[in-house]
Amino acid sequence: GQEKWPKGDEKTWKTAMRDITSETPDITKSIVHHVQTSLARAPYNIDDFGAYQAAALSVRDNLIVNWNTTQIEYSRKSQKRAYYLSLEFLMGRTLSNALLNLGLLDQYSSSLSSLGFGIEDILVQERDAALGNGGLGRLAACYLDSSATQELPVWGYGLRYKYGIFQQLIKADDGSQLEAPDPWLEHQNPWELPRLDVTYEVRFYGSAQRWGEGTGRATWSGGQEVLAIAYDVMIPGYGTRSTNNLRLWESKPKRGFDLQSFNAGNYERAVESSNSAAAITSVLYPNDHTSFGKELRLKQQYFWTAASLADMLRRFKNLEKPISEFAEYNAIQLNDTHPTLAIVELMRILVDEEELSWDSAWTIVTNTFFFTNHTVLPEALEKWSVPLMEHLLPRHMQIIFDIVTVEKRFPGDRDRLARLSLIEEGFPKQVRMANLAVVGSRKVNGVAELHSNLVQKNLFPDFVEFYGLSKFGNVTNGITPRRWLDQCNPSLSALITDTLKIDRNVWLKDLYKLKGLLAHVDDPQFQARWAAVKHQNKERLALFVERQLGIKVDAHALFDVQIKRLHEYKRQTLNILGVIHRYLLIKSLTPEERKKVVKKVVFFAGKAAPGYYIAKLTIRLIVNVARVINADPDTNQYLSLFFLPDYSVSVAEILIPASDISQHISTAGTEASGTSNMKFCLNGGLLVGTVDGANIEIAEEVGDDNVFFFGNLTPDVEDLRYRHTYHPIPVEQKSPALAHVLNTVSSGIFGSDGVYEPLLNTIREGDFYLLTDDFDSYIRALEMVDEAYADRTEWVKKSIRTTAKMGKFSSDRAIQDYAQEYWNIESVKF
Ligand code: GL7
Repeated sequence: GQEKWPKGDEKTWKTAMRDITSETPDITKSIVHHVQTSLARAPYNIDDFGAYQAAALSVRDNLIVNWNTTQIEYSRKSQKRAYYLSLEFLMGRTLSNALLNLGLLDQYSSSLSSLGFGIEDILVQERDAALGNGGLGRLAACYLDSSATQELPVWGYGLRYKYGIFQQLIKADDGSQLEAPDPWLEHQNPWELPRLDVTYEVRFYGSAQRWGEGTGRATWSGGQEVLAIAYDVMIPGYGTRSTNNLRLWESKPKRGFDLQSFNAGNYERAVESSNSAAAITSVLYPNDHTSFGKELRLKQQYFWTAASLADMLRRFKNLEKPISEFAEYNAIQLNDTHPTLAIVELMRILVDEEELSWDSAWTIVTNTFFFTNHTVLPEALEKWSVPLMEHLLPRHMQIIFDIVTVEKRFPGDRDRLARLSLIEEGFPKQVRMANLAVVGSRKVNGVAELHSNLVQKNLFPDFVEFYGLSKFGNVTNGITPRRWLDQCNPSLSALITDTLKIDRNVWLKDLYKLKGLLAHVDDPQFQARWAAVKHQNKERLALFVERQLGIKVDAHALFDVQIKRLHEYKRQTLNILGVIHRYLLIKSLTPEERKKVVKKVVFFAGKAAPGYYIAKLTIRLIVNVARVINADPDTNQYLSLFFLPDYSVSVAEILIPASDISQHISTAGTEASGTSNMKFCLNGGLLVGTVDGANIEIAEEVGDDNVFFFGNLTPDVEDLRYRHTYHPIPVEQKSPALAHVLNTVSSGIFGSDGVYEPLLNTIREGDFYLLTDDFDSYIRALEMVDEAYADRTEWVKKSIRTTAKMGKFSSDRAIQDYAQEYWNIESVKF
């Protein structure tokens, strides 16, 4: 196409512009330039953090040029785009990822070194961007990486929380979790571009007046208006110049002050209105799998979806296409039900502002949206009270009721209609966001085969019957091999490249290529190198633990890791009770017998939601068991235990490459997918797990003999729970081993004032997560691990085979699925 140069002479512009195809400018100069100008500091007083900032600003210059070029290309080509709406993006650190994707790691490393800095010291200066709780948020981050890598026109939309997920502290006296704020924006964030010119007004409260008899139209006015300001985060693809955008919204009062109150001399009231607007994007809700129905959370959801849709509409209007073609140019992926209001907001825009008929608007909406469900836990299913919605979003509540009216035309008996309804009867009535998301979307998917089946059979059976199966699908989750292998485990990546004899940037973009490792499984030299890499990563973790907790760790022991949010369904309790069982067993052996025990170090890490009492009690138990076990001279050379505080993406990057075994032991049917299971396997760690989520598909790939499965299966869970309720059997009878462990905890050796009784009682009574049913087979699985680990050569072979079969779990494959089967978008090459 023909570019028009706005002002001046074309040649002047062109010679002054950096050509992104040419060599990068002198890196050392660029770093020093930022020290002198952006940071305004003298070279002699630059510390590691200053050097990080200068390096980051220099890398960012490259990203901006690529980002800008990409966005211009997207506009020029006017192809269909996809938007990933997620309340969470758990990005972690950016500098090392940006350097890898730009292919500039070595150059920056040597430039920094000539300036007197080690790249390793510089990279760790960066604070994690932790705008997420767990798997759902990290998945969004992996998907952005894969979209950019595949040159797909995909943008993310989220919120720019001033405070990310809280920092976790462990209290020295009693071992319990404390929360501290995460002011991650304290220092200037080099990875974002404030777009103070890109703003939208978002309305709350007020009233809605219907007009235009029979059209369904209305006018929404009054209330409060809040300003949304865009901050753009550049998302570079790996080995391509394609650089996508993650647009995060910040809320601000529409006028800095309420002028009227200010002039009336009421300074405090004036400041108050500004506070309430700013509060919307001030903090990430730290709950995982629970919905509390808080007004501020609903405000976040509407603020974000309204700003994002307004932004998409503005971009679409630039194409000068009729509005009826909106869905041909835009696909919107709803990451769980959190952005479901977008469905209603688009209806509002199309009906009230574009003045389309209800039916045409609905056709556009239901062709635009796609909905991913991420959990079947009932406590996570979002419901909003009708009175709250009527108060905060009166027009949206009207539209929802209008959708309900249309729905009433569905065939079926009253019970079925009640189950299908968007409104749940009760006091108050509630809007079921999941039903709204299903009704308003073109397709609905779960995140692993088993989970997608449960979504169809247990969550939405009536909708499946009504719409047919074709509306429901599965996209098994994936992880980006750039961060989760190359970056976090450079030695393994180098060994793989060396062994496969293909360029790193080939297999990192086509992970099925790892299959080539199978040809080398029996090569003793390769096995030795493989084992050496694992050992080196274990030494790295040992050093990290020693620095954090002051305790030496034996890197020759088996490393057993469970890292994830603390939750009863994930059963960290099962793990810690298993550790106590092992401790008691070793304690009962003679010194001679102990010498045959497989040495083991157990690691836990993870945060508990601040209000989740039982989860917090589990942390406390782990920390106090660790104190006792690690101090016991009879046993501590055979078994030690660590709870690493403040789990994060960056901590995961150290733990995952160092694991021999990791635990994914949710009650069958409760973990939708899990994604850390994929990360461990990709790094040559084996799994102990239940037949749940993506564990199943991992075993399909690597073979059952390379996974340590245990426990009851999903179809039996319901029946077992029924029996717990109506025909309970005492723990002593069901599992004497477990009963002994529970009694030992009660006896007070890990804390003597009965603190753990509420936790133990969840098992003794009710046992909703079926620990008593799975304990014995769990212990047996761990014994199998010991046996397998004793034959180290066989173990290394299992490890190699596991990594070799991880191709399917690249997020590149997942994003291809979405792009082809759902969004119908194509890559933009330039
Ligand atoms: C989750 C699931 O629990 C987890 O199994 C899955 O891997 C992840 C991404 O799909 O989504 N669902 C959910 O609500 N959270 C998850 O992590 C918070």
